[in-house]
Amino acid sequence: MRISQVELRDISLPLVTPFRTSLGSQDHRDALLVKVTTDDGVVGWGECAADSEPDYSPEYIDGARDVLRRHLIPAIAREGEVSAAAVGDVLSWVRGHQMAKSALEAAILDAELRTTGMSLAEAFGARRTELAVGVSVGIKDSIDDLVESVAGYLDDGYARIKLKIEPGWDYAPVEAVRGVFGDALALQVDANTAYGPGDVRYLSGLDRFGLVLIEQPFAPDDLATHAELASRMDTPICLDESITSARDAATAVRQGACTIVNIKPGRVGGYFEARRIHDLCLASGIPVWCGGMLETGIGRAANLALAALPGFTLPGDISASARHFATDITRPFELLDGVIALPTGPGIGVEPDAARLDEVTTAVELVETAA
Ligand code: OSB
Ligand code: MG
Repeated sequence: MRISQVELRDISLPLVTPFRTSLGSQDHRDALLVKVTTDDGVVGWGECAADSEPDYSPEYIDGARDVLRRHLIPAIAREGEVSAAAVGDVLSWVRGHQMAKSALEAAILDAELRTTGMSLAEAFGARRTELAVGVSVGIKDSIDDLVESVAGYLDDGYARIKLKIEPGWDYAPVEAVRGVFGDALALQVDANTAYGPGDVRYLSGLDRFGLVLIEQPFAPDDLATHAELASRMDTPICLDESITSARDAATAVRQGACTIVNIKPGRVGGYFEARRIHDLCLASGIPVWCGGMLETGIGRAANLALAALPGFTLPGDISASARHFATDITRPFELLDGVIALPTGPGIGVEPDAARLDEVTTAVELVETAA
C-alpha cells in the first residue's frame, strides 16, 4: 500500500460537563485527526491522543502536528510501499512522540483493513462482540455533586466507577461513594501523579475501601515509590503515565511497581505496541484494561476493538460517546444493557460525518506524500 496524501485536521469538541483531574480542568476536547489516502483512493483515520497542553504527557497537539509534518509523514513517504505492521519500525528512529506515531499508524491500519474488508477487532483476533465498560469521574466541587453524578452513571449501566483523586480530594470522595453505593461497587481511583514519596503511609490507608486498584499515584519515572506502596498495600497498584512501551511494562512488573497495567495505544506508540503489552501481561498473569483520553468516535472505535482481546479482563475507560460529547463526529457509541457493541465494519468500522466534522474543524493541513 502507498500513501498519496495525509490530512492533519484540528478539531474542537465541547464536553457535556467539565472534566477535572489533578492536572487541571477542561471543558473542550481539542484533538488532532490524521486522515491518510492511499494510491487507490482508500481512506483511513487515526486520532492523536495528545491534548493542547503537555501536562498528562510531554506531547501536545502543536508538537504532534509538527513532528508528523516534518518527520513522521516524510519517513512514511520515503518508504514508498508500507504496511501498518511496519510503521513502528519505520518511525523508530524518531525518539518519543508516541501519540503522534500512534495516530499515523492507526490511520494506515484503518486504510489497510478497509482495502481487505476486515474489521480491526477481527484483525486483532478478538472474540468478544460487546464489552462492559467503566467511567472515569472527574473531581467535583462537592461530595453531593460527585454522588449525584456517580448515581447517574450507575443508572446508565457502567460496570465500574473510577474517581479522580488529588491531595484534599481522596478519602472523603472514596468514603462517600463506598458508603452510598455499597461494597459490591467496582470502584477504583486515579491520582494522575499527584502524590509524592512522603505520601506512602497516607495512601496505604485507602486499603480499607476495597478498591479495584490505585492508578498512578506518583511521578511517571518513580517506579521505586510505586513499588514501595505496592509492598505496603493489598490494593493493586496500576500504572498509566509510567508505561510508554512494552519494555516499560516489563520493567515495572519486574520491579514490583504494579500488578495491573492501563493500556492506552497513544501513550505507548500505537496499536501494535499496545498488543505486545497485552500479550506479555497475559503471559505473566497481569490484568490489563484500556484507558481513555476523551476520544472522539475515531479513537473510541479503535480502542473498543483492542479492548476485546482476552487479557483485557477489567472494564476500560471506554465510555459511551454521550459521557463526553452531546454530538460526536462519528455515529455515537451507546451503552445498552450494560455493554457497548463492537463496531463490525471494515477497519475501525466508523467514519466522521462530513458536516459535523466541518462544524468542529479549526484547521486543516494537507501533506502530499506521492513520489
Ligand atoms: O489518566 O486516565 C487518565 C483523561 C485524560 C487524560 C488522562 C486520563 C483521562 C481519563 C479519562 O481518565 C478517561 C476518558 O473518559 O476518556
Ligand atoms: Mg490515568
